[in-house]
Amino acid sequence: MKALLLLAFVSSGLLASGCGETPSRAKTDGPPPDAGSTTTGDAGDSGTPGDSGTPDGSGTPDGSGTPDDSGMNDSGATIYEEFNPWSGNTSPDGVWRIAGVWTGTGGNVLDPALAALTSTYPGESSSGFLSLTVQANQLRGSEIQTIAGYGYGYYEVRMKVSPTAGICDSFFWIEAPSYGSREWDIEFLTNEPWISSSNSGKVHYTIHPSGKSYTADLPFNPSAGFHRYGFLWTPGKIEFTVDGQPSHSFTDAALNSSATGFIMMNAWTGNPNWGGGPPTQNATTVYDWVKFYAGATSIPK
Ligand SMILES: [Ca+2]
Repeated sequence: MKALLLLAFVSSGLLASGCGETPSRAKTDGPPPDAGSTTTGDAGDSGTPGDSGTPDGSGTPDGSGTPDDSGMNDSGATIYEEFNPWSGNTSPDGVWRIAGVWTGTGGNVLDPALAALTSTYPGESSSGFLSLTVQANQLRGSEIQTIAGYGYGYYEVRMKVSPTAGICDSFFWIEAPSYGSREWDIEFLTNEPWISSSNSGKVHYTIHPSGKSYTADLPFNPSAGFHRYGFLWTPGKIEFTVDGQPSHSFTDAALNSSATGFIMMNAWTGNPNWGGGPPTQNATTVYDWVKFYAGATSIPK
């Protein structure tokens, strides 16, 4: 009996520790040292280029940098980033910045050389893809973020998780301008058993600072193809979605806020309780697009 109790205790302790790694990851995401050139400290609210049309969609900054989206129905999205290739680390419309080189999560060096923009992706008919890679056998990953912060509304990404074991890859929101304390996370841990499954997977949702978390089962392997993941943030509530359908919701006092936050994506490695690794070969996560609908109160169709 004692042994059983001890096991139960250890087991729950491990779980708590695993979930507990999430906050430290993003909190250590802190202001990149490369901020000198782009003034990260005030990126959220100081009139950086991306700020201009974002709150109400009037300037729809997505339009300018995405030549191919004119023919698409973006349903009035405030941001619609297709990831058609640009040169340099900052997107031409001033909305996005590929981060680094800087040392972030768990001592990972986040290196723009490991972020790549391509026009096409095998088997996909849409255009523009962002690949974030974790380098084999190293604590070396990649990251992108918006330069401005955004508030209530619907956030969604279309992405294909890395099929290589040993990384954490993500789509998340973190409070501007100081990278916390509020944070809403969608994360995939490729050291989990589903990585070798043909038809199942898991996605982790976490909100901070409360640390509330939930792991949702997926009826597909998220590394086998592109799917949409999102969250609808309204006052006091957040509803996470998979392929446009409600997946899990949280209510929390921290969700009732006028805070704005950066939209971020990264791929990193080396935490045994949160993704494992480093991977034994390069691990790449691919993002097709990101959309944000400012002030949305329902999941856009
Ligand atoms: Ca695209």
